[in-house]
Amino acid sequence: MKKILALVLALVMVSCLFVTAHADELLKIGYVQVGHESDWRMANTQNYYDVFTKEAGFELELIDCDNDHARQLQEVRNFITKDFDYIVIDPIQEAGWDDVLKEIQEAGIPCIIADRAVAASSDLYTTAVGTNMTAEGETAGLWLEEYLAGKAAKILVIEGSTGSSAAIGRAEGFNKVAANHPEWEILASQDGDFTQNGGQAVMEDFIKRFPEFDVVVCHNDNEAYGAMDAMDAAGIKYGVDGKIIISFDATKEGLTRTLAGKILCNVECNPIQAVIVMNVINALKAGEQVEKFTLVPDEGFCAPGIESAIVTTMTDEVLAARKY
Ligand code: GYE
Repeated sequence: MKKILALVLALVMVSCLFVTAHADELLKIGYVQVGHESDWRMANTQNYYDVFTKEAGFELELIDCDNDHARQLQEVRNFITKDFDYIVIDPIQEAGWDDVLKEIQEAGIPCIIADRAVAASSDLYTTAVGTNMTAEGETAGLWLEEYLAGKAAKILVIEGSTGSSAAIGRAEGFNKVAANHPEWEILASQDGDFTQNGGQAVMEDFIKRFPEFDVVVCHNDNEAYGAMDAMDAAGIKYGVDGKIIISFDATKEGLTRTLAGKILCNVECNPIQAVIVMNVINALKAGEQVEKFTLVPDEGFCAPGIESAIVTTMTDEVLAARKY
C-alpha cells in the first residue's frame, strides 16, 4: 500500500513539474491593439485570441488602447517593464514612435509592427506585417475610373482616423488616381474615425453642406453603414441606381451590402493576420532571418451586374466563403 502511495505521489510531483516547466516555456506576447472601433478590428482581435493560445505555446496579453496614442505608448512601456518576450504593435498613429521603439530595442525585445505602419526608420523594429493601404486606395480609384468611364463626378470622402497609416494610405492611393481626372471634384474630406457613428455624423453634415454629389468614399465599412443611415434618413438613394458608395475592409456585412448592390465597390483589407505574425515569431525564435515586411494580400469586389478588370464581381459563393 505504502509503495503504491509513494508511486502516486511521485507521479503527481512529476506531472506538477511538467506543468510548471511547460508554463515557463510559454512565450509572453504583448499586443497593443488599436481599439474596438470597427468590425474589422473585432475580427482582428478575435483572430489573435484564436491563434496565440497556450496550446500553441503562447501567453498573450492583448490591450485595447481605445484609440488613445499616449495610452498605447504607455502600454508598450509596461510590456518592457514586465520583460515580455515579443512586443506586437498595431500603431493607432503613424507618427511619434521613435523614442519608444528605441526603448524596446535597448531592452533587447523583438518588436513586430502589425496591420498599420509607423513613420519611423525600419532599423528601429524587427519586422512588420500588414496590408498595402496605398494600393487599396488606388484600387478604389481605379475602379471608379473604370465605372465612370470619363463622366464627371462630385466626390465626398469620409476618412479613417486622422494620422493613422490606414487613412493616410487610402487617401494617398485614391488621390493619385483622382489627380488624373480633372472632371472629378473632391468636394470635402472629413474624419469619421472608422466608426459607424462617425460616418453617420460626417454624412449628415455633408448632406447639409453639399446638395449635389455623386460619390461617397468611406475609409471603412462601418463608416459606410453610418453614411447609409444618414442617406436613408434624408431620403437619398444610393447603390446601382443612386449615389455611388465605395468602401474598404470587405467584411462579411460589407460584402453583403455589395452583393445587394448598395456598396458598389468594396476593397478588401484582411484582418486575419495573427497566423502570419505567429509564423514570424516562431522563425525569430528559431534564429531564422525574417523579411523586413510581410505583405497580407487582399483584393477588391464590386456589385453584381458590374463588369470590372480591376476588382472581382460579387457572388453568393464569395460571400459564403467570407470568414470575417
Ligand atoms: O480598415 C478599420 C480599422 O487598420 C486596416 O482600422 C485597419 C483599419 C480598418 O478600424 O476598419
